[in-house]
Parts: sequence; structure tokens; C-alpha cells
Amino acid sequence: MGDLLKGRNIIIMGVRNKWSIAWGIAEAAHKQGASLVFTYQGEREKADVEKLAAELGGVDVYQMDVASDSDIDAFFDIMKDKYGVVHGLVHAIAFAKREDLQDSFLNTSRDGFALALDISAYSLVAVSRRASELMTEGGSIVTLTYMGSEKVFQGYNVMGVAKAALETSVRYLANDLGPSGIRINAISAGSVKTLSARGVKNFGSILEATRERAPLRRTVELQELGDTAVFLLSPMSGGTTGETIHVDCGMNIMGI
Ligand code: 1JT
Repeated sequence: MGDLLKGRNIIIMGVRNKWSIAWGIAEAAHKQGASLVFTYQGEREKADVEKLAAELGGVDVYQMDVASDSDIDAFFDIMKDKYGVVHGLVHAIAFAKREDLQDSFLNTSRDGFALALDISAYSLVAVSRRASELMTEGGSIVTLTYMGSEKVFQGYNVMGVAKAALETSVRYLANDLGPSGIRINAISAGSVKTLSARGVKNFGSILEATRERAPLRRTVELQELGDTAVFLLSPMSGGTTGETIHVDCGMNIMGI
């Protein structure tokens, strides 16, 4: 418990279930007194997300598909009417077609490439623009990335390209938003067993390699990702923007 985020209205996009990185962030932010709002993609996610929201006692939940500009506009209209001011935004959303995460990158279709980049990278630009209009007291935006943007991971393919675009978007957005007192940073999470990762073949061997080779000899905990997000959302990180922070038990520093 603490009050690092007390009185701050923070939107979290991408809570899906207990294993979600966004849920780890929600729990950590809740412990620091944040007033949270969750968004979910569509009807399929509604019940699960509402149940999790109830666990934190009175978190508002709204449907918003980042593929739809009208969904995004409608959501931020509600935020403006109901809250007026937004202090924080967590973007924990990515998508790629299953076939594009299995085959070789060489075979990525035009459609698959555009879809992965739209949902995983452009969506940050779209929601940051709307959120920034409500961040009249300054603000902090946090997104999630993965080391597949920097180095080749067999099968990560188009998501690696999307995450590279996401990280570069963070830098350009930091430049645009900085003068308004709004910071934006990315957390590069080590491998964790989320629903997204579950569908990935050989994901077990990635976790195993992390336990064997990462400096800390283990995989990262959701709580550690949550605590880093709290740091980035709070004034504790006031001098940091445009940055990608690795929270991966040191895995990214290793060669073979
Ligand atoms: C997505 C998925 C984004 C899985 C993701 C992701 N970011 C990290 N992971 C886990 C992962 C996946 C692969 C991998 C290593 C880690 C799936 C749905 C779309 C968005 O390959 C080495 C493929």
C-alpha cells in the first residue's frame, strides 16, 4: 500500500485475464491509490474483464476496439464527461495473425503486416492523441514491448517489426507531448506466460532459456512489471520520457 498514484485517473487498455501484464499493472496501480478505468476489445472479453474490475472494487469498464476510430472517440468522450482529467494511460495491446507468428517472416502477407502494425503500433498513436487532450494536469503514458524488436526471435516475425515501430513511436510521441508535460515510455517485458504467449509454439523453451541464462536465473513476475509501470506513471520517474526500460531479469544484456 502507498499513495504514489492517489487521486490519479488512469486508463488501462488490455486487461484480459489474471495472467495479463495489464492486470499486474492494474493491481500495482490500485495498491498505490489510483482511480482506474479498464477498456476491453469486444463482447467476448466483457464478462471476464468486468469480473476482474469488480475484484478491485468499482473500476469502470468500457468497450473500445482500437481498430475503430469511432470506438476510440466514443470512449474518450465518455472519459471527458465523466472524469474531465486523465493522468495516466497504459497501452497493453498487440495483435498478429496466428499464421504470421509461425511461418517464416518472409511469407508475411500485406494484410497480416498492416494488421499487426495497425493494432500493435498505430493504436498507441491514436489513443495517445485523444488521451493527451484530457491530460491537462500533465500525464504519463506507458506501453508494453518485447525484445523481439531488437533481436531476432524465431517466430516473433511481424510482431518484432511492429514492436520496433511501437518503440520508435514512443520516441516521436515523447517529443510531441513533452512540452505539455506528458511523458511516454515503454516497458520491454521479459517472457511471461500470458494468454497471448500461450498460443505460441515452443514458448516453453523460451521460458526455459530465460531461467537458465538470464542474469537473475528466473522469469519476470507480473508484480515486477506492475511496479515498474507504477514508477513510470508516478512523479518518481519525472525526468524520464521516450525511454524503453527492460524488465526482463537481465535477459537483454546477454549474448550467447
Ligand atoms: C502478441 C503475441 C504479442 C505474443 C507475444 C506478443 N509479445 C510477446 N509475445 C510473446 C512471444 C511470442 C512469440 C515469441 C516470443 C514471445 C501473440 C498474439 C499477437 C500479439 O517468439 C519467439 C511468437
